[in-house]
Amino acid sequence: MPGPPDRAGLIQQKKAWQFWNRSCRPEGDMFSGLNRIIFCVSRRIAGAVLWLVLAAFACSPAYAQDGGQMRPVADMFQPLSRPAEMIHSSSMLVLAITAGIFVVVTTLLVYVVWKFRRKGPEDDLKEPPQIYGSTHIELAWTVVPILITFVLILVTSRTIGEIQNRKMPENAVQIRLVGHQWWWEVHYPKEGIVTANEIHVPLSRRDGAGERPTELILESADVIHSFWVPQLAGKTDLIPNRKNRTWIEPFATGTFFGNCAEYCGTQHANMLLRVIVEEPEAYERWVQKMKAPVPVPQAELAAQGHKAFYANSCVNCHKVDGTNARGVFGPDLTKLMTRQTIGAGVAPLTPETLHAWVRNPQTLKTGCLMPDMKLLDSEVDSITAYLLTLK
Ligand code: HEC
Ligand SMILES: [Cu+2]
Repeated sequence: MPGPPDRAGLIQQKKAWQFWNRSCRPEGDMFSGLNRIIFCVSRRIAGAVLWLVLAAFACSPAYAQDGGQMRPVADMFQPLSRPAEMIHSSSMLVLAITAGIFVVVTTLLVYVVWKFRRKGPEDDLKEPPQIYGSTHIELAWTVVPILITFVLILVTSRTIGEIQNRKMPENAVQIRLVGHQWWWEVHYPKEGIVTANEIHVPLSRRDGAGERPTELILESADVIHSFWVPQLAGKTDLIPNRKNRTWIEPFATGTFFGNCAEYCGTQHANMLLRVIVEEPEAYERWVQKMKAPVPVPQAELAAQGHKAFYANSCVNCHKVDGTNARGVFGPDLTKLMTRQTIGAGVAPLTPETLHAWVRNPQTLKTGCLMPDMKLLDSEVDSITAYLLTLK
């Protein structure tokens, strides 16, 4: 068992983790105002240079334990899923049209400012020619923008329609995702799997028999949340008393980072989501692992923890399949140890962070809806040992 958690060490670890998770968010009052901006910009530049160097030397990218390649950079120019590609191609067209407008307007503006500038004191006594009601000019600047807007509307609504009306094939994976303050409940209704904060989906092929999209039914248990994994699909809200629908169809394996994109309370920023895309065989292995029953622990400490878990009120909020723990207020713990993170991405899931969480979740995720259970040291050790067997 890990020793008593060192609070400073944990916070250090958490900071490093957040640094890696989010692109640019210096902690607290370490930086402010201009310094912060300079810090962010220089970090971005350093990041870009580093990226180029790494790309040049074809270094192998970061790999998670079993989640494949980590894809923490939400690069909007690199969509890796069918709906994201559709959005990308229509936004490139929109970008081209608006860039054209930008160039025309800016050129005219610079030209006019330059051409009609004050050239000397004699200009103060003259007035430029006054033109009233030129039908040609009025028509040009009314009709042309209307036509451009019309094209933009058509392009956008066509893409929205194509994405919303996609009929899911028979073999599509189905996931029900329920937003909670501040974590994601994940159900696979066909397979009978329940988990949290991390969803596994199979890799799809662009065409033919390998095509296998994943349909997501989005619901909320409390307030409005929003599903957003930038490289896989556009944002879709999770609204109480309503079922929204979206889908993803990834063409690359790896761990994709997403988050809640609608402010939903104190720990909104720590309501992170991961989508782990695997080769079809690896995905099937994951499904089988998730369906396999969890044996009752035999080792002494874990067995004690098993008892302590049921003696404390953990069971009112958490579910462990095949036991009396049937709570649904908190995440399902049946296969806890198959996850990469704890507390919706607030920290990596390790024996140390789990121990710290059981001791007092408020240290890692202040304000989260699991209270400090004020357990005895011996209970913290044994319950952690028990939780470590849930895989
Ligand atoms: C009042 C309800 C409640 C009680 C009682 C409770 N929990 Fe929790 N628990 C939660 C909630 C809510 C979360 C999710 C917190 C978050 O991520 O914001 C959670 C998260 C967790 C997690 C992390 C799960 C994950 O995948 O991130 C663990 C482990 C856990 N609880 C263990 C326990 C143990 C052990 C006990 C008993 C000592 C306990 N809980 C008692 C509500 C509760
Ligand atoms: Cu949220």
